[in-house]
Amino acid sequence: MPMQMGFRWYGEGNDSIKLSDIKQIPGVTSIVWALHHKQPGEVWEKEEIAQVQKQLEPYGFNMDVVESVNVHDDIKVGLPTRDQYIENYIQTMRNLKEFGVKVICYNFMPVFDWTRTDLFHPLPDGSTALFYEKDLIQDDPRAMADYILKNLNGMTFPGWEPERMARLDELFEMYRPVTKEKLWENLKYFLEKLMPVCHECDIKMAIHMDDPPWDIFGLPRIYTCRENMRRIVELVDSPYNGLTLCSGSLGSSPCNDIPALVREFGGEGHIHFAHVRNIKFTGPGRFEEAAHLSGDGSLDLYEIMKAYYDVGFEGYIRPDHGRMIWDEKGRAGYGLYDRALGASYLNGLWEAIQKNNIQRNGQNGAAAV
Ligand code: CS2
Ligand code: MN
Repeated sequence: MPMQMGFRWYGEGNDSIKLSDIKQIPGVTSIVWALHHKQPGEVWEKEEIAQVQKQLEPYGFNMDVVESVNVHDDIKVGLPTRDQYIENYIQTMRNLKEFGVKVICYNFMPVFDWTRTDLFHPLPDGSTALFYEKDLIQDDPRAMADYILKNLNGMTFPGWEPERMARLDELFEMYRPVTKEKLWENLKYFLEKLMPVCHECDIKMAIHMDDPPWDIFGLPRIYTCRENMRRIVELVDSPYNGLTLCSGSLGSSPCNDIPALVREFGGEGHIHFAHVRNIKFTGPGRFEEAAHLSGDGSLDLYEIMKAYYDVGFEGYIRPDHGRMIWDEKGRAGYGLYDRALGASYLNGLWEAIQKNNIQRNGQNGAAAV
């Protein structure tokens, strides 16, 4: 299977972007979707999944990648109730299998998903982008949650469910005994239960890294660098236990060399899903999200795409967060225009890399890895 370009869509009635608009972005074949009205831990019913299938069908998009089936906090904390939630997760996987789903992206971040201190940070070109400044969020998770919820304009954002945010104190209390080692154990327990089902359903699990890749509010974070990536893939030895490599999340820590990580883990077949975007460091613990173009940020997108090409990557790629440009109003990071530019740029890089290889190595374009 060749690389497939995906585009994240938040669903009918929950996204201002229409599937007919996404259809007009050249080269996008896959809608990265989820049932965003579901709380973590709930079973996704077949009828609900069938509705999404029906919406995608007229456009010829596949629904191979789900991002995310969120993991209930009791699983991350390791409470006795986790077994029931794991059962529910497994039922969801069996239901997803009937619709041909191939990859589930998920994360194992305590309490929050991604975290930013400004969702609409003005850039010199007049656009806005997601922004992070470590010093602004040192000790007040409530202020951060309130800020994010206020700026979602009534839209859902996974990991920031208002129901969960209303229980923030309780959640922090729950996570108090959860050390990093405990979180590792709980991830292993979860994956061990899932692997036989992954095998049966032919569904790959692809954990998304922590964003930003360091501890926040004293909560442990375990997917932040190369060493952790190695530990994750070794936690349970199965081709179904893999990674989502998000260049922007991992790349916000300058010690992570993304092309090298793609070559190492992609070369071993551990990367099932790639999020490719750029970020610009503006100081230690500070970054803003840039346009995808290499020249606009701190990451070299050509080298990243080349690494994917060279390892013979056959999974799914999507552009990640975009800036808000051309007066678009919408979900922060997930507008139409800049992500469409991102997809086209990534496809352009891919074509150039591929043709260059074909010229050098003959018809199959196989690279000398
Ligand atoms: C996403 C993550 O918007 C983003 O940063 O890449 O929120 C991702 O969907 C989750 O962490 C996966 O569970
Ligand atoms: Mn990502």
